[in-house]
Amino acid sequence: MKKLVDLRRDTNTLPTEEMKEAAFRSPLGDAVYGEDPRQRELEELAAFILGKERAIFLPSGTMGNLVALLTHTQRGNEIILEENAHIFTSETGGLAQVADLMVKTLRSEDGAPEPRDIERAIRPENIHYPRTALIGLENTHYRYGGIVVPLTRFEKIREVADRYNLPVHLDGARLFNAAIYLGVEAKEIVRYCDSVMISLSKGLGAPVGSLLAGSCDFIKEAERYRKMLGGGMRQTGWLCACGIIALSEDNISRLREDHDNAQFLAEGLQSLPGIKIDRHQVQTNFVLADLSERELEATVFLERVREKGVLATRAGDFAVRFVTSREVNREDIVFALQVIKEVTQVI
Ligand code: TLP
Repeated sequence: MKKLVDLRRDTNTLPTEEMKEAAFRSPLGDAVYGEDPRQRELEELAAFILGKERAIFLPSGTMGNLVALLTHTQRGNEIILEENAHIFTSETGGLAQVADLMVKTLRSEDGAPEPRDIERAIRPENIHYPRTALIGLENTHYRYGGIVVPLTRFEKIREVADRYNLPVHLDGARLFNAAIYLGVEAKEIVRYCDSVMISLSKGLGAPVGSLLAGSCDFIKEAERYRKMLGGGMRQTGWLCACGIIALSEDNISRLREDHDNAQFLAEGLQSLPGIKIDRHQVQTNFVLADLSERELEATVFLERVREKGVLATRAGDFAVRFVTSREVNREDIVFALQVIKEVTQVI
């Protein structure tokens, strides 16, 4: 069979043999009634790791974020988000369609707005204005190439939030990638936020699932919205058994390999003519390649490398995104670099 190296995303990761074994042997119960032992165990483990009072398991990150928005806000409120936040760009407008929210988007260099811009965006109490009800953050930031928002920014944003008595929600779909890059425990990032959503199904390799964590009161309400949106599942033990392994220390620290592979890929790519890599942006498991120097169109480039067995995604007219994960090893990256070299030589 022809070799295929898939660098499109980290959501295509498959469960490990250990996960499959654990899923197969998992005790099961009706999770809507709190009777699935593995779901309870996973939720407790996640709350502990994230340093929050409680956590709940949900089928997807999109639902986790939406439940958080519904729980933190009232109909017609405004949420402050960075303009490329996944919640704003890639969650089907659920914030408007389902949560009835207005959005104030802010520009940034690196995925998190400056605290002073957030402060300026907070609405004063005035009969003409919607009420600002929530600040949303994302770490690592998807659209900026898996870049990590520094803790100092989180700290300052928290100060602003406290001054205006506003909650902060963190889209932490790739929180552990950020924690590894920063060399801190995940809870050190989360402590600046009232709620956090983490994904099990990306670099951590579980087949399905996310968790939303926060205070007991917050989660009590969030549970109702999860049910309302259809996220109350029954015998979830199969999925949660995988999730427990996904959150094991060894599995979390394995993400380092993805980061190392991304560095290796970035180094190889930047040595090729016509490809520019901003090495500062390569912090976790994403590599953004700029092909504009030779006006190499992303779609053409992607088609050519695909023919030779390498998959990546378009990140702009002349920009391509590569994502490393447990599905690709060093040998695969070497192969991908060879293919890209051949392709850029003939285009
Ligand atoms: N992102 C997907 C696509 O939707 C782009 C991907 O391929 O990585 N927050 C962030 C930062 C995400 O990247 C994603 C998924 C989500 C939330 C939503 O998670 P899911 O896919 O579980 O709903």
